[in-house]
Amino acid sequence: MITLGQKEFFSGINQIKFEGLESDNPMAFRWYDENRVVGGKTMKDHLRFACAYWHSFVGNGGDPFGGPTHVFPWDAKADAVERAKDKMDAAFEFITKMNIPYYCFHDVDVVDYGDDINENDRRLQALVDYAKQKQAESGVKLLWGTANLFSHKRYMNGAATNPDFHVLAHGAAQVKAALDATIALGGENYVFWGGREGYMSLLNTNMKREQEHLAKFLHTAKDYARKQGFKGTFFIEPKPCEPTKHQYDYDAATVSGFLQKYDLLGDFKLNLEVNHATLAGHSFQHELQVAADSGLLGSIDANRGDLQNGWDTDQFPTDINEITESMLIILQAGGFQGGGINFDAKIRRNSTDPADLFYAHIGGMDTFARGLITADNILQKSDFTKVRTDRYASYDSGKGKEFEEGKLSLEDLREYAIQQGEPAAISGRQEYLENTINRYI
Ligand code: XLS
Ligand code: NI
Ligand code: NI
Repeated sequence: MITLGQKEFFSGINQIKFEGLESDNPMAFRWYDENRVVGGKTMKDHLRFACAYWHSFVGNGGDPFGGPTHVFPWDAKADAVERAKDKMDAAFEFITKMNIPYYCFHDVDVVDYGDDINENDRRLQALVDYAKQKQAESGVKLLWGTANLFSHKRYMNGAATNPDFHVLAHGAAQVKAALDATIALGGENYVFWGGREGYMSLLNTNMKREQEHLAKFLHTAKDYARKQGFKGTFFIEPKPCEPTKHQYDYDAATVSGFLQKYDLLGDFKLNLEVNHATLAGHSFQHELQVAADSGLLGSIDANRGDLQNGWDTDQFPTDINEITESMLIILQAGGFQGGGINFDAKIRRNSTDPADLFYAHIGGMDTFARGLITADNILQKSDFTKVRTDRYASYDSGKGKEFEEGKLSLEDLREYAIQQGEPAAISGRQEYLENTINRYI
């Protein structure tokens, strides 16, 4: 079903459908078949795709070396609220034509903000009313909302970690309105990405105090949302740097320790982004595994970086090996805890056809669908999990089991070593497992 506003923004492009592997149509899915059941669940329910408002309908292709290259027809009107409604018409037209079940936004993506808190709240409220209608007409749902606490100049030293309390309070006002909007729209989760919550120089920074403020801020926001009846999950999105030199939410392990230290584990989980993992010097798979092992695998921001440079290029995911290995971890963890797959990815500065946004999302969705099918096949049909389980068999019985149960002293371990003599070499079989993945792709 295509729902249109007054005007069609992506004219000439119709509903994107599943056509399968025999299709040569670039405007069709070859792998993503939303109703196909994989491992007992539909693809739609496994993947829970979301479109990111900021990259798709706000990001204009500008970079530090040049201005906008994407000129949007929905950006024409002078009045902020009217302009935002056009943008929302375009967004829902795109999301519906793509058959993407969810979307995600920052407050300032939905409608432009000025410097007056009351006026900003009024604008956001007008668009929340409009979004309610659009969601009801289309069936598209809100995966998560968030507040942009990094673009305005007042946040140049951070928001929740700003040395000036006055700025922190402005951040809180914005978070309150973004939470209200998320709740009013039935948003299933709420995200905190600490864009400038970190430092540029340690020389002027009290790191301990800033982190305590961040924890207090998160508690305060969480308590407010719970009081308003919000039942969803809060996600922290780790990133090591950019725009600050060092961000406090460095990676999954750092945030997991932070949540534990400040008693936030019950309400907060992680939203992991591929390109943030690589910036932290990890693979995405590493970040997923750390989160899964701590019960914190909430949601993901799908994209990819560029191996030759060191910033968040936010390209659409196309790497089938990386995504298959990721889906293996996600499936073994039992899926996302409340979240889904948000395309926090942008088309390139020189991708200037309206069709490019469709190709980008089709490619991303097909890559994940193919990764899901492949990972499920590997788990069902190959000895992939057995190979790993068998490596640890020596802990399943006898002295190894006693060690796991905490029954052996250091002297006992020494005694065992002497009795058993030199251990035999046991292969880790890495190449065998790499070949297994490629065989099923
Ligand atoms: C930026 C982040 C941002 C968050 C939402 O690098 O990925 O887009 O996902 O604030
Ligand atoms: Ni992100
Ligand atoms: Ni990012």
